[in-house]
Amino acid sequence: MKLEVTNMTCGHCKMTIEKALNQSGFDKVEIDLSKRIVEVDLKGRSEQEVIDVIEAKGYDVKL
Ligand SMILES: [Cu+2]
Repeated sequence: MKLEVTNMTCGHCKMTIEKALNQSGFDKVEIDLSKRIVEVDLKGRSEQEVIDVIEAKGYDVKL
């Protein structure tokens, strides 16, 4: 799945989100910082889980 993280603005944001998703068991995390797009392999889990992980770090998600 792909989603937009509207307030992901720098390399630190990117790292924080990447790490949080990895720690929650999501891999194949691809982040395009210039477009503010996060792409994750859901592997059967729900989109809401991804959104929750990102929002818990203080970021805003737009589908
Ligand atoms: Cu940042």
